[in-house]
Amino acid sequence: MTSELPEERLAELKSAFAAIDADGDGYVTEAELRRHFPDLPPEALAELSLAADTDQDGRYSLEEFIRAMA
Ligand SMILES: [Ca+2]
Ligand SMILES: [Ca+2]
Repeated sequence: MTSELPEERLAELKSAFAAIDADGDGYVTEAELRRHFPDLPPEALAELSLAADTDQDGRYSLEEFIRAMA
């Protein structure tokens, strides 16, 4: 992982990721995002998937998540 984030921020993002990853499979899907952020507008989700899902497999790995949020 090519991250220059401070450990603290990284730990924060990891726990946020774990909280959103409801089934704990190590990937956050759009459905899990929607469940975690019920008020998030669809446009924001669409934007996020364009920006964050770099390998375009329709779900977010921890690495993609961190890259998007950093
Ligand atoms: Ca999951
Ligand atoms: Ca992905």
